[in-house]
Amino acid sequence: MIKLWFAPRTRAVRIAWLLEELGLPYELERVDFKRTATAFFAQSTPLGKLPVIEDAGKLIGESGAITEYILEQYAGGRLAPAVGSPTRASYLQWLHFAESTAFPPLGIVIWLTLYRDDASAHPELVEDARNRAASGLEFLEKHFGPGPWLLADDFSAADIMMGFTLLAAQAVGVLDARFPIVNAYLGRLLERPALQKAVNL
Ligand SMILES: N[C@@H](CCC(=O)N[C@@H](CS)C(=O)NCC(=O)O)C(=O)O
Repeated sequence: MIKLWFAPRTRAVRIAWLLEELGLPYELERVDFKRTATAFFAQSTPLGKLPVIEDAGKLIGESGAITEYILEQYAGGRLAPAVGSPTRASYLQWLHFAESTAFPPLGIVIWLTLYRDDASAHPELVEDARNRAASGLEFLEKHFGPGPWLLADDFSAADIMMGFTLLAAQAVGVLDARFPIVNAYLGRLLERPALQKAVNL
């Protein structure tokens, strides 16, 4: 059985959400998130970050890599378009955009305002990160497509990767009324029972 090191409001939510969507059994190893300002890789997990999973004797970090691994091993073709199918390129783009482009400026806002707790000493840095985070949301707002999901009618793991990023954007007040399409999309994501389960673990 997959073991998931987990703390609420971390990227581990993505993996719990994915496992819930797939109906896979998993063992939750709860850890207290350490809000350290001075050290990275400081969490009480085998790889020092969240999320981490252990499966078949392997430890895996990185929420995107874990997502792809679980899909390959256990999804049987669910939650991702097949290699070579028309929506595959879009799927890959959104899957990686969520963590690689949209999240980093949000991470800086979170780091300065929640972890370091000295945001008032760095107003220009916070402002710059908030603007860059908003640019990521603008890109999503502009390129969203017909919905209801990123790949139209096909809910996929890209929505799970993106959903957590949007929860973070909402939490720090970047996802505001400038982004009606993205806000409506997050509202639909929040109606999914699997996400509700994951955010209440
Ligand atoms: N790109 C990684 C980021 C992992 C990450 O930074 N996780 C945060 C929690 S959301 C963490 O563990 N930070 C604390 C630390 O570095 O000690 C992923 O997607 O899994």
